[in-house]
This record gives sequence, C-alpha cells and structure tokens, in this order.
Amino acid sequence: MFDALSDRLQSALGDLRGRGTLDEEAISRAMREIRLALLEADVNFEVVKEFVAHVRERAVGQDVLKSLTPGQQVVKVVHDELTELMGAGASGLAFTSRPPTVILLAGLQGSGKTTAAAKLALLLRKEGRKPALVAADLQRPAAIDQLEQLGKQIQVPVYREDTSDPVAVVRDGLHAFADGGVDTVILDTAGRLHVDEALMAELERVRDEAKPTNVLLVLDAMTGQEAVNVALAFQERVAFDGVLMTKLDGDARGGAALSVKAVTGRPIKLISVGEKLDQLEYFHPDRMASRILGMGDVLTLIERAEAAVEEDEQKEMEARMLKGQFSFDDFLRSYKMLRRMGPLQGILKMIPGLGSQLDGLDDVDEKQLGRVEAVILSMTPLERGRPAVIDGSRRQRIAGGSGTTVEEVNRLLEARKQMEKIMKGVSRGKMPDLGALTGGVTPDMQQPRRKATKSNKKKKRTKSRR
Ligand SMILES: Nc1nc2c(ncn2[C@@H]2O[C@H](COP(=O)(O)OP(=O)(O)OP(=O)(O)O)[C@@H](O)[C@H]2O)c(=O)[nH]1
Ligand SMILES: [Mg+2]
Repeated sequence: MFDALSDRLQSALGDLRGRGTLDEEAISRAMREIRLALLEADVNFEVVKEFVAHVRERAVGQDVLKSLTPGQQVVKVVHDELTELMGAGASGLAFTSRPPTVILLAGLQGSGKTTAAAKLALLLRKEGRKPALVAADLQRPAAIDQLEQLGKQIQVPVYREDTSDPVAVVRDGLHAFADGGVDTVILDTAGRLHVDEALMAELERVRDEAKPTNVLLVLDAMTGQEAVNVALAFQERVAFDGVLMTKLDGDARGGAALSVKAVTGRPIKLISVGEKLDQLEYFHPDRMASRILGMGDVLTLIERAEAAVEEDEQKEMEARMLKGQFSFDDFLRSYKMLRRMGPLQGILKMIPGLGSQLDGLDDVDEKQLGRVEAVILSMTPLERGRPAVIDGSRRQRIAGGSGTTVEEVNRLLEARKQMEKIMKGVSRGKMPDLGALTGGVTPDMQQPRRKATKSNKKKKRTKSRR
C-alpha cells in the first residue's frame, strides 16, 4: 500500500533519524523531500503546502520530548501530522437506537460499490449485527444478480424487485426487512461514468426515501486526485458522512487517501484492501500513518490474527504460551494461521521495522512457507514437542527427510527460539521491544490501545483470556 510514497518518506526521514542534533539545513532538506514525495503521490497541492508548513513549524519549534532524539522527534511530528491529515480519532459508523440503521453507498461506476456493500455486510455480521442488502442499482441489468450472488456467498439476505424505479425498491426493501430481525440495511445504488445530473437527481430521491443513517461515498483510490474531485462534486448535491475507499491494494499512490479529508472535511471510514469479501477494514488514520512511515501496524495485525484464528484454537495457544512453551506444533499452527490472514507481504509490512527491510523483496517467497512446513513435518512428535532434543544427527535426518538443507533446519530452529522469546514477553503482558527496530518511535507511543480497540474485540479478548 502506497509503496512509493512510503519509501520516499522513509528515505527523507531516514537521514534525520540517526542525528543527535538538527540544523536548519537538514530540516529544510527533509521538508523538500517530504514535499516532493507527497506531490508525487498525487496529494493535493494545497494540502501538501499546509502539511509541510505544519511539520516544519513543529519540527523547529519547542515541541520537545526528552525521550527522543531530535531526529526521532521529526519522525514523530510527521507521524502525528499524517494522522491529523487523514482525520485523527477513528470515526466509525453511526447506528440508530431504533433499527434499522440504513447505510447508503454512492459513487461512480466501477468504484466498487456492489462489492463494498457485500464486504460491509460481512464485516457487520462478524460484529454480531444482522445486515441485509437492497439492490437499488437498476442501471445495469447484471447489477442485481451480482449483488444477489454476493449475498448468497456471505449468507446475507438481498432484496430485489422487478421495476425500473430505484425509489420503489428502496421503499419496499426497507419495508420487507422491517420485521425480519434485520438491524442494518445496506443500499447498493447505481453508478455513472461521470458525475452527472441524472445520477445526482436519482441519488437525492433515493436518499429522501431511505433517510439513511450513514451515506458513504465509495471512492476508487487508484484514481488519485480525480477521486477527490468526485468527492467535491458529490458533496455539493448529496452530502456524505464519510468515505469508503476501495482498491488500496493496487498501486494506488496515496493521493486520494491523504487529501480527501482535508479537501472535503469528511473522513475515510472504511478501506477495502483487496477483492476478497473479507478485505474491508475500518480506517484508523494513526495506524495508516504508522504503516506509511514503515513503523508497522501491530494493532491491525493483532485484529487480523484474532479474526483468522478460531477461538478455541486461540485459547489453547494462549494457555501454552502462558506456560512459556512454543513447540514446533505451535509453530506450524501459527504458520497456518498466518497464511489464513492474507498475503504474506502485506502482513510482514505491518510488523514494525520490517516494512523497510523488505525493499527489493518484491515477493516474499510463498513457497518458503511450504518448505517450513516440510521441515516441521519431518520431525518426530518428540522433536516437535521438545525441540531441545534436536541434535546434529537429527538435524541431518530432518533436512534429508524434508528435502532441505541443515542450514535451513538450523534457521528454523533459531526462528522458533526467537518466537518463543517474543511469546513469553507477550504472555507477560509486555509488548516485544520494538523500540530498537523503529528508532525509538514505537507504534504504542502514538496508539493507546484502549482507543484503538473495538469494544467487541475487547469482549472477545477478555473472554478468551480467562
Ligand atoms: N483489487 C481490488 N479490486 C476491487 C476492490 N473493490 C472492488 N474491486 C473490483 O472493482 C470492480 C468493480 O467493482 P463493483 O463492486 O462491481 O463496482 P461498482 O461501483 O458496483 O460498479 P457499478 O455497479 O458498475 O457502478 C470489480 O471487479 C471488483 O472486484 C478492491 O478493494 N481491490
Ligand atoms: Mg455495482
């Protein structure tokens, strides 16, 4: 995500990071590079100007924390300003006390509305809500079938109707779901190639009928500044509460994500990071800033892990870790979990300090994971449970059995040891020491855990901790 921007900002700041003192010239140089990086990422010109001015002011100002070097200080300032730019304070969706909550999705053709509707339904269902979908895009004949198919996949009811009037579909759909135990209705609407009068007029009518609790504008991040212009045009006619930004998995440069809040005053609420239906996430500006600056995103990593891991599985792992054990069986299990969490590259980037080290590694070798599995599967149950018994001759046998080398086996043995060390720390309630990896600026510092943790997650966590 935003690889080029991320690289350039990190190299602009990398120079400052290690310095004990900062002079005017070093700061100016860094500011110039930050400015270029943002412009190249297609961030709105005015937004860039203001951003750099803020950072400079704070960087040379009195904003001093004793625990940081001046270089780290600037990194922190940039992090804070990026967070501010994208809308500090995560803002979720609004829910009515009297159901149903209605969420209207609007946007240009192909921006990702229909898939986003299904993704959002899935996300909400995982949170314990009872969502339903209404197919109010009557422009494209295939649109209704598309939504219906998606609804089937995620087992969420879809309302459809044979008519050419989207207002009627919305009215009847809301009526149909009124007493079916549905508490959240998501409306998929028609898109047009450009913002035009007909699109706006139809949307206004649909909005007036639905009286949505949330109007979300679906924007394609790949379209850069154009997305921001679209947002402005929509805002004039159909006020939206927030943005659902799609296609952040592609080579989007970041301009849209970084500008839209500043230009429209409306925050990004959700981001879609892939085509799969579970690839929709709430947007957290502070975490995104950390990711962009290569500081990792531990919180998202934890949440994804939780979502990917069955609860009993997690309990069992936690119990073992609390005892300070991390056998190769655990290792294998966590590898499998890792694979369920999504593409490896994306996950590794969320680990603080690792992101920038992955440069040049265009594709972390997924095959490597297969080799790891092979090595572990070539161990005897005794060896897996008590790795200490694995001596030289056993290593040779394992390497032979798995078609790998003794070096590879050694590396894996070492990795398990490291993992166990980290797990021991975590189980004692300590975060692993990330400071050393990130030049002193750890994600924790900017991200108080209580703020970023969803209340339902909290529930789940305390439950599984017992
Ligand atoms: N890579 C990627 N593709 C996406 C994402 N979101 C949507 N797409 C793809 O974008 C294409 C268009 O998505 P739709 O959901 O049909 O878009 P739409 O806004 O409903 O389009 P219309 O109904 O024609 O207005 C599909 O091929 C989706 O798979 C995303 O986050 N990442
Ligand atoms: Mg559609």
